[in-house]
Amino acid sequence: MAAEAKLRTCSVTGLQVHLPAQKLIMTNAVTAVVFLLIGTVMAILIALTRWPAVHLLNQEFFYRFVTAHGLNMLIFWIIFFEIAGLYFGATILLNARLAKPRVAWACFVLMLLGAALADIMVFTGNADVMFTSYPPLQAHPLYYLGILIFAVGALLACLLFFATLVLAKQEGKYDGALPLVTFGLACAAIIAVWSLAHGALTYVPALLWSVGLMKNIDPAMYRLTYWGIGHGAQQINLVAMIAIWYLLGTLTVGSKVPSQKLSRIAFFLYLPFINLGAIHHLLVDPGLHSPFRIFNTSYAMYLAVVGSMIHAFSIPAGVEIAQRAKGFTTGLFQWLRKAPWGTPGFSSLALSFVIFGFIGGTTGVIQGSEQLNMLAHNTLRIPGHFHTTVVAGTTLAFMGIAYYIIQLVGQRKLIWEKLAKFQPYIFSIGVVIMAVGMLSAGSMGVPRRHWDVTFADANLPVSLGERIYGALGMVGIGGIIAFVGALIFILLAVGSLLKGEKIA
Ligand SMILES: [Cu+2]
Repeated sequence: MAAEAKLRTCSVTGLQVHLPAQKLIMTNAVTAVVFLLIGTVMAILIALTRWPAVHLLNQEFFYRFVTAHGLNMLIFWIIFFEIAGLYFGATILLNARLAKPRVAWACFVLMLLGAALADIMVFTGNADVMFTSYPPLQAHPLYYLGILIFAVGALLACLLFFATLVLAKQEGKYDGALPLVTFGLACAAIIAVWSLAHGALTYVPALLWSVGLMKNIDPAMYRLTYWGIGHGAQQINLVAMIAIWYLLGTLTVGSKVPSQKLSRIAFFLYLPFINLGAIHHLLVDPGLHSPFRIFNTSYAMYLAVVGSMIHAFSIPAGVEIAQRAKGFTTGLFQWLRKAPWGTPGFSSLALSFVIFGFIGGTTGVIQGSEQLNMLAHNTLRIPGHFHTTVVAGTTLAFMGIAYYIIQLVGQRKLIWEKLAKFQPYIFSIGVVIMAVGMLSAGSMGVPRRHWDVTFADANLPVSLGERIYGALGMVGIGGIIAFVGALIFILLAVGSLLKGEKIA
């Protein structure tokens, strides 16, 4: 059969690799890294502007680059990488082939075209609307069109992922339940479909409004549907990251999850509950009544948190069980001390897990509750929260798995292995300094997305006190360290694929 000719056997894992799938995984992952580079350059420019001692960019470029930073990091880098992850989970992990490689290429082209179009609009100054593009701020129609084209491509790719799972089932690649990692990725893909549907509800009217076919957009309605995608997209990231954590546990130490069933229930809890938390973005808006807000941001969200708490115990427990089975049984923590801290896959897992758990997740639950949201809303506390979730959490976990993808799928050895050992530490130390700076500056009242915290041209003088400068200095210095860490990763990834020794 022609399909079988397109397989190779991985010399490390013994898994069958479907060659068209391999190409698609690599193409999507490399494209993701290119967008990560764009977002990273924006990041350092923004960080150096928010550091008042440097205050690098002028107003115009600051807001333009904040828009570009959000778009390239949160959407393009992460979603291209997630699509690579979905194909990986549906083919290599199942020993299966990709259902329709041609459709996957079409998805890739759509996503790339859409992303390029949106980026061109942003960088040419036609879409200075911030990542959220709240009306009445209006961008050029091609900006909304670009995002819509990207979203259609991503949606089709998710559907192709499901089709591939069905095909694998028919071909007897798995019986009963999906392997845990693929199950987690499937949950992420379900949330993705939900989120992308909200993207259509948001950006189709915005497009019609920008070309003049719709007179007017209700900002409250826009914010409601927008956060269906804006928040939903972050929940895709969360769920995909946790699936990758389980995978990294297996790849690095041969992790044995204590109860697959419990971990599956934990993934399942995200499906009905986590998106309800999206209402936290509307807590200061008029129009929604209190019981609705409190139900969504407390009771419903806490059910998703139960899921997170189960993962929080299951993942380290899986590592501990595997390590103890290897004989690291002295005392309470020998298993942890003897973990492979020099393997970037493991350190990425551990750092991403701890930073996400102790800073990202907790600040999210705090800031997302109705009363405390009133204090944190639109201050720098919010970026302090999400840089410890999507950057130190998701991005770091993706970097960790990328080191394996380069070797297992790209069939190249890492160049600069020594540097790779340090990369996750450099990156996460930088992000933590930056995020703690943001959280403290925000607690002192520093607004988010603001060009000038001295309010130099305000009619009434405003002072947030001297202490904010220390905190904002942390944002700048942490930003530089994180920038270096991200750059090392990008150079390592691209350099290894181009110049790394080939693995037979
Ligand atoms: Cu949110």
